[in-house]
Amino acid sequence: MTEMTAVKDQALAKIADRTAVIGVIGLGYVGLPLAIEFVHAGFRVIGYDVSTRVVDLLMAGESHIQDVPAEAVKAAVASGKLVATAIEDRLGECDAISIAVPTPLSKTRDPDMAYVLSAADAIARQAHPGLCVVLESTTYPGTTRELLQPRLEAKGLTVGQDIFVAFSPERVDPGNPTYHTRNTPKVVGGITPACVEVATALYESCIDTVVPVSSPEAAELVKLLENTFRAVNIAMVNELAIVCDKLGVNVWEVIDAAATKPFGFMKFTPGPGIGGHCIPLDPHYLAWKMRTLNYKTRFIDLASEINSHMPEWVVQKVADALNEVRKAVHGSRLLVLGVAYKRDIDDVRESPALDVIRLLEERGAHVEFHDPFVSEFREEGHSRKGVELSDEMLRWADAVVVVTDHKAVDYQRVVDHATLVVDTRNVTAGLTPGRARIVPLASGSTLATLP
Ligand code: SAJ
Repeated sequence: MTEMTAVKDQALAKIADRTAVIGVIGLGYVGLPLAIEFVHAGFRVIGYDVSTRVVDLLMAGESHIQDVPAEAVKAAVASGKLVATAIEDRLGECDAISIAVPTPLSKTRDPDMAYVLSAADAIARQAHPGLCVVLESTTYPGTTRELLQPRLEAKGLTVGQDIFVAFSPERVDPGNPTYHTRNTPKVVGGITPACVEVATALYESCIDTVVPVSSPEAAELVKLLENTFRAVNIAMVNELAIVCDKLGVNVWEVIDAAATKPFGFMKFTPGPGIGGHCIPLDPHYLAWKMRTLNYKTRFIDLASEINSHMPEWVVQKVADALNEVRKAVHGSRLLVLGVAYKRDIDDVRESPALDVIRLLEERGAHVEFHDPFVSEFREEGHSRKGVELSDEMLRWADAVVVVTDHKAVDYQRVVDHATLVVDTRNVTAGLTPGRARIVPLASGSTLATLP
């Protein structure tokens, strides 16, 4: 063991014998499941969050994250293995710290790094030789090296010798019944080979598969590739829907038939736009970074343009459908079915439904919504309550607009009682014809009435 590797070897030893104390900064949908996995791997874990509400509820054995049962939190706290705190000094006890704080985009699609910088400064104040720091928050390539490393070295520590720094993208898919933190492969990219070695050992202690890459930039780009891939392909099928509408072809039939190709194809489906805290945002971290290098990421920009146009496409479909029965959008009574950004969850962040509702109300419609997972939501400071789904409500509406295809909704009932259904998710395919006239997202006629 040389002087150069003594610190690293000791860090590895403390991870191996589980005497290392693990810190997790940000106890949200990424940080809390990760903290629990480290506890299950045998470590003592200090969960740090600036929200005393979160800290208090966790220390009371409760959970605010749907994928983390309260029983798991209660057991971890009762065993003394997990402590949640808002006291920064506690980070000084940690031998490794994972940062899982938000990285929002501003209105002008510029990355807001305030949370990451705050975490980095807190760690820098508590940093000591042997510490391993891993950034998990989705961000633009270069963040780890340009923002994290200098702050941690400011105390005289040398990355790769005294302190180990890496990036490891979070791949948490809330509500996914199959893939959780432990069984989702984890990519790790360190500033130096020693950083890769220590960060890999850290995650191998609690995650089944760890995939080392040669740099933090590579790891940062892995995440952006994963979600830009989705955004671009969703935009492509959204444009295909518009193409099929103009050609009078059923886009769902085309996609389903294309999906029979057993290789070289991956199915995506068109819809009213894209929501969530990942897909609409992540590609813009890369676009922003490349703009600073005078390069325009045309794919990302075009995908964003097409995806963000879809709410307007839906509203035009509603207007055209009402017009066919001599009704104007202005003064019409509309029921939006589903406001969550995707099926069977309760998250409305960036949901296209909010745009659809806003655009319809700007045109003078009276809009109500029903969502089995969302009874109310707050938007721009005011709360908006949903309505119960009833036969009366379905008959009240001049049009029902299916925006989110929650499985819990009885769409046959909708078709039986509504007058007009604008179906942006193909939920009415195969239903028995009812009272409602159905207008699909892409109004192509089916080539034949297939069984
Ligand atoms: N969407 C479509 N058509 C599609 C797929 C999605 O319109 O074919 C829409 C959804 O309705 C939603 C938005 O796009 O509004 C995003 O949907 P998503 O399925 O990508 O779900 P997210 O936003 O929850 O993405 C997360 C991501 N996970 C992480 O970043 C760790 C993503 O990488 C996952 O692939 C995705 O979950 C998943 O597969 O569930």
